[in-house]
Amino acid sequence: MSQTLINAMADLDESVLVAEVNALKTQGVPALEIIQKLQEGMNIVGKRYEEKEYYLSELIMSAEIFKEAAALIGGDLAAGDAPSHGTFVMGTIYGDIHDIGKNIVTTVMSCNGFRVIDLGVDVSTAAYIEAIKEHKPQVVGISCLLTTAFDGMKECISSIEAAGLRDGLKILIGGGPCDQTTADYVGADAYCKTAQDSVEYSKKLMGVK
Ligand code: B12
Repeated sequence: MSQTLINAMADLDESVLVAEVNALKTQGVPALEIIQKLQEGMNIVGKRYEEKEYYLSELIMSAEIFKEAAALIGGDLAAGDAPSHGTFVMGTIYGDIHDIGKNIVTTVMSCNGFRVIDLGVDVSTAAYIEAIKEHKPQVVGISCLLTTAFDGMKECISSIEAAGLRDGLKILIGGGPCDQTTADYVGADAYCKTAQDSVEYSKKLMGVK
């Protein structure tokens, strides 16, 4: 599928990107596949930032362009079941304000029949604990894009456990720099690479086909 889309995202070429998203929509390419390509483009943006080819202004611009593209396909993501499978509490861990990935996960989970409680970004451990007590979720998701926030996730998960709230609760983590090693380090039940992975994991957990 569209290398043009990946390049347009990586090069922050808004007009090509909008035209390409519209073309792919017209061809009937599924929304999640389009998001996947945009994410690949974002990874290149991240690499260019690391290599000092891009600066903070380009990171900010990438977020704006990504959101514009996501808005174009938003309606397609939103076609789904009525909520019935269970409750999913989700946030971005404290110290971290990245929310694009989190928002995709909450949209996709909600479209796949989960009641979603979105705690936002820079979420404290106390806010997670309060939400778990109030909403009694089966699954909690923590998004984290910064390696410097890994210890925050670890602290948050061990505090949830210390509060006696871990029984019967699964905790998923995700976000660019996370992997299975991160999940093991912070004490999560699983690492999910994409929003769709979180749906599959949660449906399996709830015994939903
Ligand atoms: C856009 C962006 C920003 C924007 C964010 C805007 C916003 N509203 O979110 C802005 C400009 C604000 C920003 C700021 C910063 N950023 Co930034 N940013 C990025 C960038 C380029 C893209 C992130 C993104 O949106 N990707 C697209 C989404 C769709 O992907 P995703 O988040 O990974 O989510 C998908 C999956 O991972 C998964 N997922 C995500 N979370 C979860 C959670 C669960 C539970 C599950 C199941 C799945 C899941 O589902 C999503 C859909 O499939 C990344 C580079 C990268 N490769 O990620 C750097 C990056 C994350 N940023 C980085 C840095 C350093 C910063 C700053 C510190 C820069 C600075 N000097 O100020 C600040 C930090 C601010 C803070 N305290 O949080 C570094 C982090 C390096 C590191 N190792 O920690 C990165 C990796 C760039 C780099 N390579 O250097 N950034």
